[in-house]
Amino acid sequence: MQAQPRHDWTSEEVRALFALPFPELLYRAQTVHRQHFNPCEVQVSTLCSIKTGGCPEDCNYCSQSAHFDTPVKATKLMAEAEVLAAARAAKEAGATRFCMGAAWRAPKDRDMEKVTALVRGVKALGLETCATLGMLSPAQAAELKTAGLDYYNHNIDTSEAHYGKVITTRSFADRIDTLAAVRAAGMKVCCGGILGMGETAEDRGEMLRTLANLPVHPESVPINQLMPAKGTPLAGADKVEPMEFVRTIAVARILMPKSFVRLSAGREAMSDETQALCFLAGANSIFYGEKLLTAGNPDQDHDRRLFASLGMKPMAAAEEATHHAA
Ligand code: SAM
Ligand code: DTB
Ligand code: SF4
Repeated sequence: MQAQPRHDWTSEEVRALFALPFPELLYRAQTVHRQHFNPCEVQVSTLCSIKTGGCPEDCNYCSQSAHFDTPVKATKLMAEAEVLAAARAAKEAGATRFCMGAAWRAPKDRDMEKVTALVRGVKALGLETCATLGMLSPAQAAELKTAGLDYYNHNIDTSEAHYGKVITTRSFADRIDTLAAVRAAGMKVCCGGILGMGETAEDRGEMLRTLANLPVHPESVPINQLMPAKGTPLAGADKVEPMEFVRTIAVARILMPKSFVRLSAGREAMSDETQALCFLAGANSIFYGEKLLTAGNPDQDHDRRLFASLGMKPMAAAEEATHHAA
């Protein structure tokens, strides 16, 4: 019988999944994965930082926050021609989705005009469009949808209990409000979090439970491993145990069977073997290209070799479009 998406997971159930012996957990995750996806295919997105640094928020993990002394220099919004050239290159390299990130608390009205033009331009190249611009009002979400934005990325980052220890300039509830505005506007949701910010195993479970108990599961669930950024309060945070990372991917897969689970930031610091375990645990999406927003990512040759060694391949846009979260 197919695992149907549920939205009523309890803390006990999630805890019990994390406590399963590794072979049992992976078997269950793989079983669910195969009911909904071809386990040999991985969705591929490419990131572009259209406005870097100088951000007024104080996210303790982020190299782009103006609160911390980091090597990242603040830039203006990129010119349209430059963004479109990056999008073309991403498409040629095999990406199906282009994700534009801006270091804003929220877009201002004058930003909206420029960003909607970028969305139209990227969409016209035949790519799926995604943006991550901070908080949105319902009207801004509707404007982006009208411009052709397919996905909006807005992460809850961690559990509600741990959130205040990582960010003080906005609340967990603010994040949930923006997610609701994105949904109401009819866009797809990309929402996940970061492991390695001093959270407990319980916090990881609760973060996933919040995502899985949203009225509709996020279509895309990025699980990032903290990339320690020089000058930020979390620069020296303890590393995540690789098996704990893999377990978190597996639990995400089981809780949100029809969603794309993205093995997101932090792959550069992972062995190929850990990445392979993540794919076996149900991860089926990655960021492709040697730069994320400000930090590094494996280069395309490395990823091509990794895929070839595993007999896996990038998912075609047409195939991707047949999947729907619930
Ligand atoms: N400013 C917007 C916002 O925060 O919503 C969008 C850009 S922000 C950089 C997007 C996401 O990247 C964050 O929510 C966080 O989950 C992730 N991220 C940022 N810095 C990271 C780091 N050093 N390691 C891992 N993930 C990170
Ligand atoms: C997400 O969950 N991870 C991406 C994307 N959404 C926007 C960003 C990762 C950022 C990694 C650190 C950096 O490049 O500065
Ligand atoms: Fe700003 Fe986003 Fe970085 Fe937070 S994560 S400081 S909101 S760019």
